[in-house]
Amino acid sequence: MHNNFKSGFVAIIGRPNVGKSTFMNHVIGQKIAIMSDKAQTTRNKIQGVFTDQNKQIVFIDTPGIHKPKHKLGDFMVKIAENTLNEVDTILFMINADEGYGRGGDQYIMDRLQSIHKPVFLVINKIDLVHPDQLLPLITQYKDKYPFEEIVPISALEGNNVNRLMELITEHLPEGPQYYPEDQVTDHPERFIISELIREKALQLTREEVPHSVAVVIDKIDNQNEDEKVLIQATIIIERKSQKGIIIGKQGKMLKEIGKRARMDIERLLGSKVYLELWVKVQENWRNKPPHQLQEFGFNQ
Ligand code: GDP
Ligand code: MG
Ligand code: K
Repeated sequence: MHNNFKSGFVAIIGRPNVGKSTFMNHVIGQKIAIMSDKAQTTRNKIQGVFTDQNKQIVFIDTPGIHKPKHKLGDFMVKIAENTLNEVDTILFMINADEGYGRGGDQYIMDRLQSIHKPVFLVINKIDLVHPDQLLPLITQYKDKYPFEEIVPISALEGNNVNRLMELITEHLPEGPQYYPEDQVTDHPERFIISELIREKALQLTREEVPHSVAVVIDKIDNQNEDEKVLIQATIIIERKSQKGIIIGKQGKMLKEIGKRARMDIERLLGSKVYLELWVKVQENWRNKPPHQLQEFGFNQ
């Protein structure tokens, strides 16, 4: 853990073919997580984790934000909106080569009105346009939504991508390195599993436990004779007062978090799972090295 280490979650939104994957490939390169088909069933894909000396950026994809074609789609949009309100920064990517508000862009911007997080407008594919075309485009988008930053890039050629990464970093809070540097390539499912547990904790406790709750996967063991996968995970909270809420009366809350997370994880992995959840408290844990974490373990 470094002093002033920054970390957080960044959602990339935008309609198909604007260059989201190209951008991820440029930033993460070989490290990009190739998710299994099963992973696609989870509502948010972690697209990749960028880690260096000073920061860790977890990029997530929120597919549900696109214009719905059916009733279930409305529901997906609602879930996507909830997710977007939980990340640290949102990148809304558009194609410089196309006019203002093309396709589903208008729809996405309407949805952004209810999002209370900084949104960057990322104008991709600037290699395809004359610089003179950019200003009128920027003006039109600026009128429509109070973007925190407007950043023209070429994901394909890498132009201005470093600048975008700098701006993202400026908006990140100080925080821990959530995931080991190499974990994306080795165990992509780890990220999803921790996110699933965290999601259940936040959903079930509603507003009582703040967003600062983190989940660390301590162990994934699939070498058991009975073919069940053993997963041990720790929920880290910042205040002792949150301990009672997250554990619940006679452990009921933690049990319910574990049960719901386990069902999702089983769907993700396609096998039966033993899930053991522990809870650790550390006030201001974001600013302290992990070994100082005060443990009072709870095993359900
Ligand atoms: P996604 O659907 O948003 O993930 O878009 P992709 O990353 O798959 O890109 C769609 C197409 O746009 C691909 O053919 C890319 O090569 C192309 N593309 C992406 N970024 C750029 C860029 O900056 N410039 C140019 N010229 N093409 C790009
Ligand atoms: Mg893509
Ligand atoms: K807003």
